[in-house]
Amino acid sequence: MAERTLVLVKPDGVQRGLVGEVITRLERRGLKLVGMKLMQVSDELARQHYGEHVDRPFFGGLVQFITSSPIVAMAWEANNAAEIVRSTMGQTNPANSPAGTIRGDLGIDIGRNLVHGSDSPESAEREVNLFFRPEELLSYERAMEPWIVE
Ligand code: IDP
Ligand code: MG
Repeated sequence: MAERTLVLVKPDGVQRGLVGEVITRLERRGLKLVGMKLMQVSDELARQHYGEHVDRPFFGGLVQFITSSPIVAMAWEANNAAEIVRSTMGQTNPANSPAGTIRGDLGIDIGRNLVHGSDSPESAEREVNLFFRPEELLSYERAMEPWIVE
């Protein structure tokens, strides 16, 4: 099976009506959507998800923000899915993100950067399993697959 990675449309993206925009960009890139839900992130889930940042000064604000309003969690599949999603998203700070990326086109502030994407295949596996139960992840064929991947 191809690699799967976690994408979150964060509260700012949902509130700004950019869920469709994010999905469209990932669909058009060629990734396959294999899981999706609108959800309210609990404090516990937020702390687990962002555990690597627990000692950073922005951690409290980050947990507060991600739990402040609904998010859309998605799992996307492709060869090198995590890397491909990260390049589609841009840099952590939208101000440094090139035009043509999600963050570069849609944001200006590091604390309101619209989307999350797992930073490696290992993070991706951990994070997909944190947000989705196995039965929420679907396997299916796309008729256009040979037109996307040789
Ligand atoms: P990433 O989302 O590009 O992987 P990380 O370094 O993993 O970036 O940081 C997680 C999230 O924490 C970022 O997406 C951003 O929302 C927030 N963040 C990171 N650095 C800062 C900062 O210096 N100030 C405020 N928020 C930050
Ligand atoms: Mg990260």
